[in-house]
Amino acid sequence: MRNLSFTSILLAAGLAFASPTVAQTAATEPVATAAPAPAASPAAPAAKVADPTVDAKGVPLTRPEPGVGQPVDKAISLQPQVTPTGEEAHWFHNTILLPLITIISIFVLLLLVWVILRYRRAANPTPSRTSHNTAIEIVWTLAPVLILVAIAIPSIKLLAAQFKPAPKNAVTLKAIGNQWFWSYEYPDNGGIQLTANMLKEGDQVGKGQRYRTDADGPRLLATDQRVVLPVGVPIRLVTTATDVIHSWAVPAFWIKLDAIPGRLNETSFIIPKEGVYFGQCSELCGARHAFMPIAVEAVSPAKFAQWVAAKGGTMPGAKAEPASTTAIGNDATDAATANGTAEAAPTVAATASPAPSNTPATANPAGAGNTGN
Ligand SMILES: [Cu+2]
Repeated sequence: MRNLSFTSILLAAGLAFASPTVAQTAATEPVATAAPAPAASPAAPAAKVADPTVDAKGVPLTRPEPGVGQPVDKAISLQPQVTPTGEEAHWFHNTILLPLITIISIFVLLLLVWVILRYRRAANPTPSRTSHNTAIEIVWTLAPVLILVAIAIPSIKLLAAQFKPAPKNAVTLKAIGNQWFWSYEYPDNGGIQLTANMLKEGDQVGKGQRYRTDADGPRLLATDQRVVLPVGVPIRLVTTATDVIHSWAVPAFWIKLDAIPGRLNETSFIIPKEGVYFGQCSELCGARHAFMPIAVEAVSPAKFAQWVAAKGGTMPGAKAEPASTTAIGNDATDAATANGTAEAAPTVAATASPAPSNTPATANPAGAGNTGN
């Protein structure tokens, strides 16, 4: 945050020489750039591509599907899984673990009941003096060992799948936990940055401010900005945090990855189906821990490319545009966010820099680390 404001002061100072009117806007809107943009850039801003995921008012065009990627009222068990790893885990849980736990629990319970009734003092006045039985000792040692080995095989396979490194062509999403909102970077896509705040309910906002509707998603889960990701393409998720430990978790993806200050955690996944998927911070991180939701919109790769262009980013391999002017704003939607304070301000300010910038928006010393570039 301190870095951000320092950069914006620098930027504002630079711009003040070039054009006083521009500097005024820049000073009021915090701008997160890797380096101060050239103040006197003569290039005209590129024609703005429309964001394909929202309408002109910033309301999402794709509505969440009930029961998909979100909890169902009064339901128990896991959410329907979307990713291949999630499906494997779901199968492992429902087909192996749950039946096994049930059988063992019932078996032990029946044994206990039998011992209590059959060998109570009234029914069995002179107890047996047997202290060893080799056959039964072998059975009660070997049987659990065999059960554990049988569980270990699919379990280790699943563990390996969860931490399989992403392939080279993966799209990198960097999720940064903040007290109490998530911010995101797309280091492979020209360093797009966005901030996602929880949307408040209609009766909690002032007049004219944006509030949650069903198009956004369920209460406490909808965010003002969705994380947009392509379907069918491996996603490399990298997490870190600016203040305390958070955890980026989307149940339908079978993803829960701690976001730790000064560290980068990494995992990968593939979303096969378009849709909107919700999650929450899953590490107790402070007073508003429950109010930093995650909303992911999975779109076709073509739509993703259009979204990237709309955010001022670039696709890897595509020819980068010449550095245009300063920041591309985040539409009018930012003001009406849940945090509502200046703290929530590091909004999208993707400078159309030619090289993918991987500079973290955090003060994280390890931030420039292994994001696969
Ligand atoms: Cu958190």
